[in-house]
Amino acid sequence: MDKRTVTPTSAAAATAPTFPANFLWGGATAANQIEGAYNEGGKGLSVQDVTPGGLMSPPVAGPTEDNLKLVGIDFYHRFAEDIALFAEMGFKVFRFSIAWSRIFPNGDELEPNQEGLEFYDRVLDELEKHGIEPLVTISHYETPLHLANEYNGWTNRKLIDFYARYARVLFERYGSRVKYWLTFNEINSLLHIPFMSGGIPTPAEELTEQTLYQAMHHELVASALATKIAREVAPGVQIGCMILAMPTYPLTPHPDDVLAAMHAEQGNFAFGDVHCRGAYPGYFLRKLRDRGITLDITDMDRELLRENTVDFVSFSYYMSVCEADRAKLGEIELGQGSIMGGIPNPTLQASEWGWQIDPIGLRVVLNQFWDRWGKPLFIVENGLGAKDVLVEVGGVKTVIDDARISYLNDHLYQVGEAIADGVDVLGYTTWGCIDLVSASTAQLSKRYGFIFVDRHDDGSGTLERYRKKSFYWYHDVISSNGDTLAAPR
Ligand code: BGP
Repeated sequence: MDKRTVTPTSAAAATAPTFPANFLWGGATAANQIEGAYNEGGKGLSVQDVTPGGLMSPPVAGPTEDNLKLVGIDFYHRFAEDIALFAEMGFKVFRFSIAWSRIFPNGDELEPNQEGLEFYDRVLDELEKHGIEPLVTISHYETPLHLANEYNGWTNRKLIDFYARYARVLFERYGSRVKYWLTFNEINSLLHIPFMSGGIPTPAEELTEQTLYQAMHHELVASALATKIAREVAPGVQIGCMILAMPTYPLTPHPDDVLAAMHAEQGNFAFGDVHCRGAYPGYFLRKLRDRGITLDITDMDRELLRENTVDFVSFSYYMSVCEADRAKLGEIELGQGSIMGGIPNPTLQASEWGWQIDPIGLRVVLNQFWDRWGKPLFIVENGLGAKDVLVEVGGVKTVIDDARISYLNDHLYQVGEAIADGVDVLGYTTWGCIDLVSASTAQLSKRYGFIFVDRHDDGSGTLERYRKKSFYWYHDVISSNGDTLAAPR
Protein backbone atom coordinates (compact mmCIF):
# COMPACT_ATOMS: atom_id res chain seq x y z
CA MET A 1 0.00 0.00 0.00
CA ASP A 2 1.24 3.44 -0.87
CA LYS A 3 1.80 5.21 2.42
CA ARG A 4 2.28 8.92 1.98
CA THR A 5 2.51 11.59 4.57
CA VAL A 6 0.07 14.41 4.16
CA THR A 7 1.46 17.69 5.38
CA PRO A 8 -1.21 19.72 7.13
CA THR A 9 -1.77 23.17 5.65
CA SER A 10 -2.86 26.15 7.65
CA ALA A 11 -5.33 28.89 6.83
CA ALA A 12 -3.11 31.47 8.53
CA ALA A 13 -0.72 33.49 6.39
CA ALA A 14 2.96 33.91 7.06
CA THR A 15 2.73 37.70 6.91
CA ALA A 16 0.12 40.12 8.16
CA PRO A 17 -2.41 41.15 5.51
CA THR A 18 -1.97 44.47 3.75
CA PHE A 19 -4.93 46.66 2.83
CA PRO A 20 -4.77 49.12 -0.05
CA ALA A 21 -4.20 52.75 0.97
CA ASN A 22 -7.63 53.82 -0.30
CA PHE A 23 -9.52 50.97 1.41
CA LEU A 24 -12.93 52.20 2.52
CA TRP A 25 -13.37 51.33 6.21
CA GLY A 26 -16.72 52.10 7.74
CA GLY A 27 -20.09 50.96 9.00
CA ALA A 28 -23.55 50.12 7.68
CA THR A 29 -27.17 50.71 8.65
CA ALA A 30 -30.65 50.80 7.12
CA ALA A 31 -33.26 53.55 7.46
CA ASN A 32 -35.96 51.35 8.99
CA GLN A 33 -33.61 50.06 11.67
CA ILE A 34 -32.27 53.42 12.85
CA GLU A 35 -34.32 56.43 11.80
CA GLY A 36 -37.55 56.08 13.74
CA ALA A 37 -39.78 59.14 13.09
CA TYR A 38 -41.99 56.76 11.15
CA ASN A 39 -44.72 59.36 10.63
CA GLU A 40 -42.69 62.58 10.59
CA GLY A 41 -41.60 64.76 7.70
CA GLY A 42 -44.40 63.53 5.46
CA LYS A 43 -43.19 59.92 5.52
CA GLY A 44 -45.67 57.23 4.49
CA LEU A 45 -45.83 53.76 6.01
CA SER A 46 -43.51 51.01 4.82
CA VAL A 47 -43.67 47.25 5.27
CA GLN A 48 -41.45 47.70 8.34
CA ASP A 49 -44.03 49.78 10.16
CA VAL A 50 -46.39 46.79 10.31
CA THR A 51 -43.92 44.05 11.22
CA PRO A 52 -43.25 44.41 14.94
CA GLY A 53 -42.05 40.79 15.06
CA GLY A 54 -39.38 41.08 12.38
CA LEU A 55 -38.67 39.22 9.17
CA MET A 56 -40.29 35.93 9.92
CA SER A 57 -43.53 37.16 11.48
CA PRO A 58 -46.63 38.00 9.48
CA PRO A 59 -47.58 41.68 9.18
CA VAL A 60 -50.18 43.30 11.43
CA ALA A 61 -52.85 45.79 10.41
CA GLY A 62 -50.98 49.01 11.21
CA PRO A 63 -48.26 50.57 13.37
CA THR A 64 -48.36 49.28 16.96
CA GLU A 65 -46.54 50.49 20.05
CA ASP A 66 -44.55 47.28 20.41
CA ASN A 67 -42.85 47.95 17.06
CA LEU A 68 -39.39 49.19 18.07
CA LYS A 69 -38.70 50.40 14.54
CA LEU A 70 -41.19 53.25 14.86
CA VAL A 71 -38.66 55.03 17.08
CA GLY A 72 -35.58 53.02 16.06
CA ILE A 73 -32.59 54.69 17.64
CA ASP A 74 -33.95 58.10 16.67
CA PHE A 75 -31.28 58.68 14.03
CA TYR A 76 -33.76 61.00 12.32
CA HIS A 77 -33.15 63.54 15.08
CA ARG A 78 -29.67 62.51 16.23
CA PHE A 79 -27.83 61.88 12.95
CA ALA A 80 -25.35 64.72 13.48
CA GLU A 81 -24.25 63.31 16.83
CA ASP A 82 -23.99 59.79 15.37
CA ILE A 83 -22.02 60.84 12.32
CA ALA A 84 -19.62 62.77 14.58
CA LEU A 85 -19.04 59.50 16.48
CA PHE A 86 -18.39 57.65 13.22
CA ALA A 87 -15.89 60.37 12.31
CA GLU A 88 -14.22 59.96 15.67
CA MET A 89 -13.61 56.29 14.80
CA GLY A 90 -12.10 57.44 11.51
CA PHE A 91 -14.82 56.11 9.16
CA LYS A 92 -14.03 56.60 5.49
CA VAL A 93 -17.49 55.46 4.41
CA PHE A 94 -20.98 55.20 5.89
CA ARG A 95 -23.65 52.96 4.38
CA PHE A 96 -27.25 53.97 4.96
CA SER A 97 -30.48 53.49 3.07
CA ILE A 98 -33.01 56.02 1.94
CA ALA A 99 -36.52 55.23 3.14
CA TRP A 100 -38.55 55.01 -0.08
CA SER A 101 -41.69 56.08 1.79
CA ARG A 102 -39.98 59.33 2.92
CA ILE A 103 -39.50 60.28 -0.72
CA PHE A 104 -42.68 58.78 -2.16
CA PRO A 105 -45.00 58.20 0.83
CA ASN A 106 -47.28 55.84 -1.08
CA GLY A 107 -44.79 54.84 -3.74
CA ASP A 108 -47.00 55.62 -6.73
CA GLU A 109 -47.10 59.44 -6.60
CA LEU A 110 -45.73 61.51 -9.47
CA GLU A 111 -43.93 64.07 -7.32
CA PRO A 112 -41.54 63.42 -4.43
CA ASN A 113 -41.95 64.67 -0.87
CA GLN A 114 -39.57 67.62 -0.49
CA GLU A 115 -39.25 67.24 3.26
CA GLY A 116 -37.98 63.72 2.81
CA LEU A 117 -35.40 64.84 0.26
CA GLU A 118 -34.25 67.65 2.56
CA PHE A 119 -33.64 65.21 5.40
CA TYR A 120 -31.10 63.27 3.32
CA ASP A 121 -29.56 66.57 2.12
CA ARG A 122 -28.78 67.23 5.76
CA VAL A 123 -27.37 63.74 6.34
CA LEU A 124 -25.10 64.20 3.32
CA ASP A 125 -24.05 67.67 4.54
CA GLU A 126 -22.98 66.13 7.82
CA LEU A 127 -21.04 63.33 6.13
CA GLU A 128 -19.29 65.83 3.88
CA LYS A 129 -18.38 67.95 6.87
CA HIS A 130 -16.46 64.96 8.26
CA GLY A 131 -15.06 63.75 4.93
CA ILE A 132 -17.03 60.49 5.07
CA GLU A 133 -18.02 58.91 1.75
CA PRO A 134 -21.71 57.95 1.57
CA LEU A 135 -22.76 54.52 0.31
CA VAL A 136 -26.49 54.51 -0.34
CA THR A 137 -28.91 51.59 -0.56
CA ILE A 138 -31.93 52.60 -2.62
CA SER A 139 -34.22 49.87 -1.27
CA HIS A 140 -33.46 48.09 1.99
CA TYR A 141 -36.53 46.05 2.95
CA GLU A 142 -38.56 49.28 2.92
CA THR A 143 -41.20 48.98 0.20
CA PRO A 144 -43.98 51.53 0.81
CA LEU A 145 -46.91 49.74 2.43
CA HIS A 146 -49.34 51.13 -0.14
CA LEU A 147 -47.42 49.32 -2.91
CA ALA A 148 -47.69 46.11 -0.92
CA ASN A 149 -51.40 46.45 -0.22
CA GLU A 150 -52.62 47.89 -3.52
CA TYR A 151 -50.30 46.22 -6.01
CA ASN A 152 -49.18 43.03 -4.22
CA GLY A 153 -45.65 44.41 -4.15
CA TRP A 154 -43.05 43.27 -6.64
CA THR A 155 -45.32 40.63 -8.15
CA ASN A 156 -46.70 43.59 -10.12
CA ARG A 157 -44.72 44.84 -13.11
CA LYS A 158 -45.84 48.41 -12.34
CA LEU A 159 -43.38 48.41 -9.43
CA ILE A 160 -40.54 48.66 -11.96
CA ASP A 161 -41.76 52.10 -13.04
CA PHE A 162 -42.44 53.31 -9.49
CA TYR A 163 -38.96 52.24 -8.43
CA ALA A 164 -37.39 53.81 -11.53
CA ARG A 165 -39.09 57.13 -10.79
CA TYR A 166 -37.85 56.99 -7.20
CA ALA A 167 -34.30 56.07 -8.27
CA ARG A 168 -34.24 58.88 -10.86
CA VAL A 169 -35.20 61.43 -8.20
CA LEU A 170 -32.34 60.17 -6.00
CA PHE A 171 -29.75 60.22 -8.77
CA GLU A 172 -30.82 63.71 -9.87
CA ARG A 173 -30.78 65.07 -6.34
CA TYR A 174 -27.75 63.30 -4.86
CA GLY A 175 -25.87 61.92 -7.88
CA SER A 176 -23.16 64.54 -7.63
CA ARG A 177 -22.66 63.87 -3.91
CA VAL A 178 -22.98 60.09 -3.69
CA LYS A 179 -20.63 57.92 -5.71
CA TYR A 180 -21.55 54.42 -4.48
CA TRP A 181 -25.13 53.11 -4.82
CA LEU A 182 -26.74 49.73 -4.16
CA THR A 183 -30.02 48.98 -5.91
CA PHE A 184 -31.65 46.36 -3.63
CA ASN A 185 -30.48 45.06 -0.28
CA GLU A 186 -29.89 41.29 -0.36
CA ILE A 187 -31.85 40.93 -3.58
CA ASN A 188 -31.74 37.12 -3.37
CA SER A 189 -33.64 37.18 -0.08
CA LEU A 190 -36.85 37.91 -2.01
CA LEU A 191 -37.29 34.20 -2.60
CA HIS A 192 -37.16 33.56 1.15
CA ILE A 193 -38.85 36.54 2.80
CA PRO A 194 -41.34 37.83 0.19
CA PHE A 195 -43.08 40.40 2.38
CA MET A 196 -40.05 42.10 3.87
CA SER A 197 -37.90 41.88 0.78
CA GLY A 198 -40.54 42.29 -1.92
CA GLY A 199 -43.58 43.84 -0.26
CA ILE A 200 -45.65 40.76 -1.21
CA PRO A 201 -48.41 40.31 1.38
CA THR A 202 -49.74 37.00 -0.01
CA PRO A 203 -49.30 34.41 2.77
CA ALA A 204 -46.49 31.91 2.07
CA GLU A 205 -48.86 28.95 1.64
CA GLU A 206 -50.80 30.75 -1.11
CA LEU A 207 -47.84 32.24 -2.94
CA THR A 208 -46.90 30.18 -5.99
CA GLU A 209 -43.33 29.82 -7.19
CA GLN A 210 -44.46 31.18 -10.53
CA THR A 211 -45.53 34.46 -8.88
CA LEU A 212 -42.50 34.64 -6.64
CA TYR A 213 -39.97 34.16 -9.45
CA GLN A 214 -41.82 36.69 -11.58
CA ALA A 215 -41.42 39.19 -8.72
CA MET A 216 -37.70 38.37 -8.68
CA HIS A 217 -37.54 39.09 -12.40
CA HIS A 218 -39.22 42.46 -11.87
CA GLU A 219 -36.63 43.43 -9.25
CA LEU A 220 -33.76 42.37 -11.51
CA VAL A 221 -35.15 44.46 -14.37
CA ALA A 222 -35.70 47.41 -12.02
CA SER A 223 -32.10 47.13 -10.86
CA ALA A 224 -30.87 47.24 -14.46
CA LEU A 225 -33.19 50.15 -15.28
CA ALA A 226 -31.92 52.12 -12.28
CA THR A 227 -28.36 51.46 -13.45
CA LYS A 228 -29.28 52.83 -16.88
CA ILE A 229 -30.89 55.95 -15.39
CA ALA A 230 -27.90 56.55 -13.12
CA ARG A 231 -25.54 56.52 -16.08
CA GLU A 232 -27.75 58.98 -17.94
CA VAL A 233 -28.35 61.49 -15.17
CA ALA A 234 -25.32 61.08 -12.91
CA PRO A 235 -22.28 59.98 -14.86
CA GLY A 236 -19.47 58.99 -12.56
CA VAL A 237 -21.58 57.11 -10.02
CA GLN A 238 -20.80 53.47 -9.32
CA ILE A 239 -23.72 51.06 -9.14
CA GLY A 240 -23.54 47.81 -7.24
CA CYS A 241 -25.84 44.89 -6.70
CA MET A 242 -26.14 43.56 -3.14
CA ILE A 243 -26.32 39.85 -2.44
CA LEU A 244 -26.81 37.87 0.75
CA ALA A 245 -23.69 35.72 0.54
CA MET A 246 -23.70 32.35 2.19
CA PRO A 247 -21.05 29.89 1.10
CA THR A 248 -22.44 26.39 1.18
CA TYR A 249 -20.16 23.47 1.96
CA PRO A 250 -21.02 19.84 1.27
CA LEU A 251 -21.88 18.13 4.57
CA THR A 252 -19.75 15.14 3.50
CA PRO A 253 -17.42 14.52 0.53
CA HIS A 254 -20.09 12.29 -1.05
CA PRO A 255 -20.67 13.53 -4.63
CA ASP A 256 -24.41 13.74 -4.00
CA ASP A 257 -23.74 16.17 -1.16
CA VAL A 258 -21.27 18.13 -3.29
CA LEU A 259 -23.93 18.45 -5.99
CA ALA A 260 -26.53 19.57 -3.44
CA ALA A 261 -24.13 22.23 -2.14
CA MET A 262 -23.43 23.38 -5.71
CA HIS A 263 -27.13 23.77 -6.39
CA ALA A 264 -27.62 25.78 -3.21
CA GLU A 265 -24.78 28.12 -4.16
CA GLN A 266 -26.12 28.53 -7.68
CA GLY A 267 -29.38 29.73 -6.14
CA ASN A 268 -27.45 32.77 -4.91
CA PHE A 269 -24.94 33.06 -7.75
CA ALA A 270 -27.79 33.49 -10.22
CA PHE A 271 -28.50 36.99 -8.91
CA GLY A 272 -24.90 38.07 -9.37
CA ASP A 273 -24.75 36.34 -12.75
CA VAL A 274 -27.68 38.39 -14.03
CA HIS A 275 -26.25 41.62 -12.60
CA CYS A 276 -22.72 41.01 -13.90
CA ARG A 277 -23.24 39.01 -17.09
CA GLY A 278 -26.56 40.51 -18.18
CA ALA A 279 -28.60 37.32 -18.64
CA TYR A 280 -30.03 34.36 -16.74
CA PRO A 281 -27.50 31.52 -16.59
CA GLY A 282 -28.32 28.11 -18.10
CA TYR A 283 -28.48 26.29 -14.78
CA PHE A 284 -31.09 28.78 -13.57
CA LEU A 285 -33.23 28.47 -16.69
CA ARG A 286 -33.13 24.71 -16.22
CA LYS A 287 -34.26 25.08 -12.62
CA LEU A 288 -37.23 27.17 -13.78
CA ARG A 289 -38.08 24.61 -16.48
CA ASP A 290 -37.87 21.73 -14.01
CA ARG A 291 -40.30 23.52 -11.71
CA GLY A 292 -42.71 24.39 -14.48
CA ILE A 293 -42.11 28.13 -14.12
CA THR A 294 -42.39 30.31 -17.23
CA LEU A 295 -41.29 33.87 -16.69
CA ASP A 296 -42.81 36.77 -18.55
CA ILE A 297 -39.62 38.31 -19.97
CA THR A 298 -40.03 40.95 -22.67
CA ASP A 299 -37.44 41.83 -25.33
CA MET A 300 -37.03 45.16 -23.55
CA ASP A 301 -36.30 43.32 -20.28
CA ARG A 302 -33.61 41.26 -21.98
CA GLU A 303 -32.03 44.36 -23.46
CA LEU A 304 -32.08 46.19 -20.13
CA LEU A 305 -30.42 43.29 -18.34
CA ARG A 306 -27.82 42.87 -21.08
CA GLU A 307 -26.90 46.54 -21.45
CA ASN A 308 -26.84 47.63 -17.82
CA THR A 309 -24.60 45.39 -15.80
CA VAL A 310 -23.22 46.67 -12.49
CA ASP A 311 -19.90 48.33 -11.72
CA PHE A 312 -19.24 46.38 -8.56
CA VAL A 313 -20.68 43.61 -6.42
CA SER A 314 -21.53 44.14 -2.78
CA PHE A 315 -22.67 41.56 -0.30
CA SER A 316 -23.51 40.76 3.30
CA TYR A 317 -21.69 37.94 5.00
CA TYR A 318 -22.61 36.49 8.37
CA MET A 319 -22.26 32.74 8.07
CA SER A 320 -21.71 29.69 5.95
CA VAL A 321 -23.94 26.62 5.93
CA CYS A 322 -23.75 23.02 4.78
CA GLU A 323 -25.93 21.17 2.32
CA ALA A 324 -26.50 17.50 1.63
CA ASP A 325 -28.62 15.20 -0.46
CA ARG A 326 -31.75 15.70 1.61
CA ALA A 327 -33.35 12.48 0.37
CA LYS A 328 -30.68 10.56 2.26
CA LEU A 329 -30.94 12.53 5.47
CA GLY A 330 -33.41 11.93 8.22
CA GLU A 331 -34.87 14.82 10.17
CA ILE A 332 -32.19 17.45 10.53
CA GLU A 333 -32.13 20.49 12.67
CA LEU A 334 -31.78 23.59 10.53
CA GLY A 335 -29.60 26.51 11.58
CA GLN A 336 -31.64 28.89 13.70
CA GLY A 337 -30.68 32.13 12.08
CA SER A 338 -30.42 31.47 8.40
CA ILE A 339 -33.34 32.74 6.35
CA MET A 340 -31.91 30.79 3.42
CA GLY A 341 -32.14 27.39 5.12
CA GLY A 342 -29.04 25.19 5.14
CA ILE A 343 -27.64 22.61 7.53
CA PRO A 344 -25.48 23.67 10.49
CA ASN A 345 -21.77 22.93 10.16
CA PRO A 346 -20.73 20.46 12.89
CA THR A 347 -17.25 22.05 13.10
CA LEU A 348 -18.34 25.61 13.91
CA GLN A 349 -19.50 27.55 16.96
CA ALA A 350 -22.53 29.81 16.79
CA SER A 351 -23.53 33.24 18.11
CA GLU A 352 -26.18 33.64 20.83
CA TRP A 353 -28.71 33.78 17.97
CA GLY A 354 -27.49 30.56 16.37
CA TRP A 355 -25.57 32.19 13.50
CA GLN A 356 -22.51 30.07 12.88
CA ILE A 357 -19.20 31.89 12.96
CA ASP A 358 -16.88 31.21 10.03
CA PRO A 359 -14.27 33.88 9.22
CA ILE A 360 -12.64 31.72 6.54
CA GLY A 361 -15.99 31.57 4.74
CA LEU A 362 -15.55 35.28 4.04
CA ARG A 363 -12.24 34.62 2.27
CA VAL A 364 -13.94 31.81 0.34
CA VAL A 365 -16.78 34.10 -0.80
CA LEU A 366 -14.41 36.88 -1.80
CA ASN A 367 -12.38 34.50 -3.93
CA GLN A 368 -15.47 32.87 -5.46
CA PHE A 369 -17.10 36.16 -6.41
CA TRP A 370 -13.90 37.66 -7.78
CA ASP A 371 -13.12 34.56 -9.85
CA ARG A 372 -16.68 34.44 -11.14
CA TRP A 373 -17.40 38.06 -11.98
CA GLY A 374 -14.07 39.90 -12.00
CA LYS A 375 -15.76 43.01 -10.57
CA PRO A 376 -14.56 44.94 -7.51
CA LEU A 377 -16.19 43.68 -4.32
CA PHE A 378 -17.58 45.60 -1.37
CA ILE A 379 -18.35 43.85 1.92
CA VAL A 380 -21.27 45.97 3.06
CA GLU A 381 -22.43 43.89 6.04
CA ASN A 382 -20.65 41.67 8.54
CA GLY A 383 -20.78 41.67 12.30
CA LEU A 384 -21.72 39.94 15.52
CA GLY A 385 -25.17 40.38 17.04
CA ALA A 386 -24.74 39.85 20.78
CA LYS A 387 -26.19 40.82 24.16
CA ASP A 388 -24.19 43.67 25.64
CA VAL A 389 -23.96 44.86 29.23
CA LEU A 390 -23.30 48.48 30.02
CA VAL A 391 -20.69 48.78 32.81
CA GLU A 392 -18.80 51.63 34.41
CA VAL A 393 -15.02 51.77 34.05
CA GLY A 394 -13.24 54.69 35.70
CA GLY A 395 -16.53 56.58 35.91
CA VAL A 396 -17.28 56.12 32.19
CA LYS A 397 -20.08 53.90 30.91
CA THR A 398 -18.97 51.39 28.29
CA VAL A 399 -19.34 47.80 27.11
CA ILE A 400 -16.45 45.35 27.22
CA ASP A 401 -17.30 43.56 23.98
CA ASP A 402 -14.29 41.30 23.53
CA ALA A 403 -16.31 38.67 21.62
CA ARG A 404 -17.27 41.29 19.01
CA ILE A 405 -13.68 42.47 18.71
CA SER A 406 -12.44 38.96 18.13
CA TYR A 407 -15.23 38.23 15.62
CA LEU A 408 -14.43 41.35 13.61
CA ASN A 409 -10.68 40.89 13.89
CA ASP A 410 -10.88 37.35 12.54
CA HIS A 411 -13.17 38.29 9.66
CA LEU A 412 -11.13 41.32 8.70
CA TYR A 413 -7.99 39.24 8.82
CA GLN A 414 -9.54 36.96 6.20
CA VAL A 415 -10.42 40.00 4.08
CA GLY A 416 -6.71 40.80 4.18
CA GLU A 417 -5.95 37.24 3.13
CA ALA A 418 -8.33 37.55 0.18
CA ILE A 419 -6.65 40.80 -0.84
CA ALA A 420 -3.34 38.93 -0.73
CA ASP A 421 -5.02 36.28 -2.94
CA GLY A 422 -5.45 39.04 -5.52
CA VAL A 423 -9.11 39.91 -4.88
CA ASP A 424 -10.08 43.54 -5.55
CA VAL A 425 -11.90 44.68 -2.39
CA LEU A 426 -13.15 48.27 -2.30
CA GLY A 427 -14.10 48.38 1.36
CA TYR A 428 -15.78 46.94 4.41
CA THR A 429 -18.72 48.34 6.35
CA THR A 430 -19.47 46.61 9.65
CA TRP A 431 -23.16 45.90 10.04
CA GLY A 432 -24.92 47.95 12.66
CA CYS A 433 -21.95 50.17 13.47
CA ILE A 434 -24.28 51.74 16.02
CA ASP A 435 -26.80 49.53 17.87
CA LEU A 436 -30.04 49.27 15.93
CA VAL A 437 -33.22 47.24 15.68
CA SER A 438 -32.61 43.74 14.35
CA ALA A 439 -34.16 42.87 11.00
CA SER A 440 -34.92 39.23 11.72
CA THR A 441 -36.18 39.48 15.28
CA ALA A 442 -36.95 43.22 15.63
CA GLN A 443 -35.09 43.24 18.94
CA LEU A 444 -32.75 45.88 20.29
CA SER A 445 -30.99 43.35 22.50
CA LYS A 446 -29.32 41.86 19.42
CA ARG A 447 -26.62 44.49 19.32
CA TYR A 448 -23.95 44.89 16.64
CA GLY A 449 -22.61 48.37 17.33
CA PHE A 450 -19.36 50.02 18.29
CA ILE A 451 -21.72 52.47 19.95
CA PHE A 452 -24.18 51.32 22.62
CA VAL A 453 -27.61 52.89 22.41
CA ASP A 454 -29.58 52.98 25.64
CA ARG A 455 -32.82 51.52 24.34
CA HIS A 456 -34.24 48.13 25.18
CA ASP A 457 -36.63 45.47 23.92
CA ASP A 458 -39.46 46.85 26.06
CA GLY A 459 -38.99 50.28 24.49
CA SER A 460 -37.45 51.82 27.61
CA GLY A 461 -34.18 53.76 27.68
CA THR A 462 -32.76 57.25 27.31
CA LEU A 463 -31.40 56.78 23.76
CA GLU A 464 -28.04 58.02 25.07
CA ARG A 465 -25.00 56.79 23.12
CA TYR A 466 -21.91 55.20 24.76
CA ARG A 467 -18.61 54.14 23.17
CA LYS A 468 -17.91 50.41 23.55
CA LYS A 469 -14.42 48.90 23.82
CA SER A 470 -14.73 47.92 20.14
CA PHE A 471 -15.12 51.62 19.28
CA TYR A 472 -11.50 52.24 20.25
CA TRP A 473 -10.38 48.95 18.71
CA TYR A 474 -11.94 49.85 15.32
CA HIS A 475 -10.43 53.32 15.51
CA ASP A 476 -7.00 51.72 15.77
CA VAL A 477 -7.69 49.27 12.95
CA ILE A 478 -8.71 52.11 10.66
CA SER A 479 -5.91 54.47 11.59
CA SER A 480 -3.32 51.72 11.08
CA ASN A 481 -5.05 50.64 7.84
CA GLY A 482 -5.43 47.12 9.21
CA ASP A 483 -1.94 46.71 10.65
CA THR A 484 -3.28 46.18 14.17
CA LEU A 485 -5.31 43.12 13.12
CA ALA A 486 -4.06 40.02 14.90
CA ALA A 487 -3.47 36.65 13.26
CA PRO A 488 -6.24 34.23 14.26
CA ARG A 489 -5.38 31.95 17.17
C1 BGP B 1 -29.21 41.41 6.90
C2 BGP B 1 -29.99 42.67 6.66
C3 BGP B 1 -29.77 43.75 7.65
C4 BGP B 1 -29.40 43.31 9.03
C5 BGP B 1 -28.55 42.06 9.09
C6 BGP B 1 -28.41 41.45 10.46
O1 BGP B 1 -29.90 40.32 6.40
O2 BGP B 1 -29.65 43.22 5.39
O3 BGP B 1 -30.85 44.62 7.57
O4 BGP B 1 -30.39 43.41 9.93
O5 BGP B 1 -29.01 41.07 8.22
O6 BGP B 1 -29.55 40.70 10.75
P1 BGP B 1 -30.35 40.82 12.10
O7 BGP B 1 -30.68 42.24 12.25
O8 BGP B 1 -31.53 39.97 11.91
O9 BGP B 1 -29.45 40.31 13.14
